[in-house]
Amino acid sequence: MTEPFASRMIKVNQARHWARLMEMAEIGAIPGPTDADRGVNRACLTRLDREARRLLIGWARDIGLSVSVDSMANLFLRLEGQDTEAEPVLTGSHMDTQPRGGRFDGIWGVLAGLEAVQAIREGSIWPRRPIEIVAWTNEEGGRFAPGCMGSMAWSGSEPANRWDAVIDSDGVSFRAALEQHLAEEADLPRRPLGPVGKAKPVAYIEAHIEQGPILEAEQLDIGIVTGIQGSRWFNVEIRGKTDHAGTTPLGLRHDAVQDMIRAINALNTLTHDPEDILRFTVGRIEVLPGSSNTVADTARFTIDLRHPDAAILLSKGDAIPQTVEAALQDCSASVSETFNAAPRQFQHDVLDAIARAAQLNEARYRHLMSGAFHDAQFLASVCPTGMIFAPSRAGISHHPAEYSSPEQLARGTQVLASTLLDLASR
Ligand code: HGY
Ligand code: MN
Ligand code: MN
Ligand code: MN
Repeated sequence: MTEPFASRMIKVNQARHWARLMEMAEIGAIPGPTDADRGVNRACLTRLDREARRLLIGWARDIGLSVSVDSMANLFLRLEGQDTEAEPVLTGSHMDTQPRGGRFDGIWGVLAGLEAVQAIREGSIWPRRPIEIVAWTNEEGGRFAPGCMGSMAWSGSEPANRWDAVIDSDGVSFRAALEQHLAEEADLPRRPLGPVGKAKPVAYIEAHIEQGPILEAEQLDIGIVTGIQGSRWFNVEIRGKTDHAGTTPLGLRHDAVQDMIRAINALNTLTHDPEDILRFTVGRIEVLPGSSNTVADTARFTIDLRHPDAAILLSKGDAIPQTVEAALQDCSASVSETFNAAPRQFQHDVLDAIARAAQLNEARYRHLMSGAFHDAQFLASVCPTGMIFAPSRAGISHHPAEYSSPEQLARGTQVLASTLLDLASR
């Protein structure tokens, strides 16, 4: 384990770190009424995504990191270790955002890794193990559902071609977007997909904003994440019959919208939880043909279901298809599951390393569960995994008003740097 002395020599550069975050936030910026609510729209595998990655690659190469990309476009930045054959410590997160996302969700974890590695090198410390920073492809699932495609394929949770036929709102398939993206990044060295050979990490640490109100409410600096609740996503399509809105009597209609309302009401009943732990969200609705004077023949909606207990998530999720079916009056429906991330508990030795780093840096911390899913959920099946949370103002995220202060993010990066050095010195 690193001498605490070595860790004391690390000092992240708050101004540099904040300047990089703000420069990155310009790529896909959504202008806000005030600076406090400037959002970002930077979907995966787009020109904006590639522009952001080029900016990151430039910063990484300037500090001597090597760059590589795998067949899922996961991007890796590597600080070589004294022992080049040693298994690396892996850190990182994602660079893609929600369509009206914030400036810190995901990208902070990637830039915190970069700043942590730079601070370690500026402390004239050369860790025994290599440290790698990764930007996972499509964590948000906004353009192509589901999320976490890059980390699921890399960890072997799903086959890499599982989502080839998934299309975005313009009808572009994931596979086509990925191939175009890889062609535009053909100059980058390619690496195998997955934890193979020397690439198998000894640990993965993801720094991420909390996206919830706890740390701010308790005036804490750091959250040590003990685990992540489970998530299941479904697509529901209800099929009826198009009719004229003025001439068709109600009794003869097969109105997909009316049956969608019946289905969602029935699902609200199924998922009602007096303890308010089960999370049921319909986030996207699409109605076709989408004309005000035509009865809809198609209604599609998404379901995002979450719970920390695997058995409850299983039973409630498995009941969704028959609940939809039973609610229909005049239409037919299909229900397909697109995402299933089991609840995860992280291992204590990694949690202890983060706690030691927090103490070393005099950061006030607590342990807590994550309500949001993260790529760490899938890394946990490959190696000891942990997450470090920084506070979110009013718990706001997936919104332009998402905010953490330069001091909060620098402190989170400082704790990440000490944790990485501890793990890379063993
Ligand atoms: O949806 C989530 O939990 C993550 O923020 N993408
Ligand atoms: Mn995120
Ligand atoms: Mn997110
Ligand atoms: Mn995440």
